[in-house]
Amino acid sequence: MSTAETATEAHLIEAPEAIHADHFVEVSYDDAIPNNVDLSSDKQLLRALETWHPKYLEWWKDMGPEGYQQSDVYLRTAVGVDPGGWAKFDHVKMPLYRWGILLAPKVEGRTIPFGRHKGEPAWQEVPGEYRALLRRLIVVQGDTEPASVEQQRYLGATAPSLYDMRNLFQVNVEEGRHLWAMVYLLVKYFGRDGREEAEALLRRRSGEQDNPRILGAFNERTPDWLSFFMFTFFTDRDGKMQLAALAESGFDPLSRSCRFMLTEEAHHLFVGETGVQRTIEATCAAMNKAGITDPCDVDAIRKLGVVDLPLLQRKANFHMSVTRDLFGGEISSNAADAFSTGLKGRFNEAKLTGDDHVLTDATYPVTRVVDGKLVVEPVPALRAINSRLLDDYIADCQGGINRWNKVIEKAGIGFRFAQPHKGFNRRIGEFAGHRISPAGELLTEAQWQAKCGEWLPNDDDMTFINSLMKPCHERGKYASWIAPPRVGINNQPGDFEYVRID
Ligand code: BYC
Ligand code: FE
Ligand code: FE
Repeated sequence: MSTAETATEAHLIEAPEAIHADHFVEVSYDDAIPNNVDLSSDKQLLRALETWHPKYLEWWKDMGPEGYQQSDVYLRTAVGVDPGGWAKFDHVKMPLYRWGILLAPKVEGRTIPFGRHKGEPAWQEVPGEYRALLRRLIVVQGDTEPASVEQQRYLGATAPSLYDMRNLFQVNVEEGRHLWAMVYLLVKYFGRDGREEAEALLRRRSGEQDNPRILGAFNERTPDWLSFFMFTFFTDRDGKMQLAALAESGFDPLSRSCRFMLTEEAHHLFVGETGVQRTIEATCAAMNKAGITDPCDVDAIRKLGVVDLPLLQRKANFHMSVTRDLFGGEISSNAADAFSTGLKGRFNEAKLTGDDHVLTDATYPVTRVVDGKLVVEPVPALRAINSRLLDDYIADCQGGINRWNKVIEKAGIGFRFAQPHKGFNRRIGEFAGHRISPAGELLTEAQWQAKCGEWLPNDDDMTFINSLMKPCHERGKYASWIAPPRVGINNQPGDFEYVRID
């Protein structure tokens, strides 16, 4: 990866500290399935994956990006899992992308960092008594990956530039690889039911009534590029948090898979953060040029072919609230089990100081609705694991939001993005069934209905966004509503042909 891209991504995600390879692990590209797990020596596993591979390609053909399958796309491919040189860039046709199985290097002597088995050697095989719970976690993680590809499949046609189109396809092929990462674990460690789950991962479909993806947000639509950028900023960040929690797992193969996936996740977050930021830049520049100072002068702003900031806030509100639901109930016995058994830790578990990592007597403050009021109550920490991860997630979102606000401030415009209250527009957990405003007031249904069009994207917003979604597929050109990036991918010049469309 170029230093420029590394530098821009570096502030977006702290390199997961576990990627300190003490030795360089070459990825074998001689095999049909690139890998650094010595696949060729495990004939049974190889056969199982070779059976799954054509079905995966079928799925990619049916549900992957619509069109552009024969176009050469400037993609990066992992060639090693060490921090220095793991990526190479080349023009490739997407169906020929080398999806592979890449694990972060094994840490010798690693022990289980939390839960009732804390301090015992990390498991190299599935702990029998926790098999079902572990499989469920891997299946849920795996299910989100192809779901996101399905959600984004029509976006190529309206890409605001070749640069953005390339980023979309890069994210898509990497989410495909994340599916491979989970399928490897299922097929290698879970025998026949693992193979069945691996097939089911290719059969569920985002948004399909009879056979939907498992988690709510992955059945929503990603109908336009603003949704895509918000999704990669907010929802891929759930990916970062969940992968980080699974990277702490006592089941070492899961930990190593997730540690490598996190390095790819950094690019997804980069695409989201800079996508929204460039949208804001275009808006501010157009407002200043036209002498518009009021960010709520929506009609005048929209006439300039840019997105008004209040609309971006509503879009963000939507994506934040559905993504917060992905953390599950704030109070959860499933999460308590996953933690006590040593299968899924907290964010940065091994680095946390201040408690015993077993948490039998600890409590954690959780916001709840009690007798028509929002109150903060201490809850046994084990049952509040999801709540804590959600709080860490909300804190993690704030960094990017602050950087967006800096852009607006620099442009001298009086508007700032804010995160709505945790309970706003929630369907899962403590706030489900309640109506809560972004400011955190409990509302009646009538009050909510009167106001929700100011807080979530309304029909006018969607019609306007749609009117902007015109393709801009000329080299070096960008749609009116988005500014060009500061640096090209892998330092390529401004007019680089990221996607060769015939
Ligand atoms: N929608 O005890 P509860 C990513 C279910 S994103 C529908 O409250 P638990 C990516 C739950 O399954 C990261 N159902 O919560 C991003 C359970 O059902 P069962 C994905 C939901 O179990 C962008 C019941 O409600 N990875 O990688 O602790 C692009 C009670 O659940 C929802 C993971 O999530 C929902 N929102 O928490 C590409 C990590 N929430 O079992 C990729 C693995 C809950 O009773 N998953 N339910 O039938 C987990 O750790 C947990 O399953 C969850 C749920 C945190 C998701
Ligand atoms: Fe992913
Ligand atoms: Fe991702």
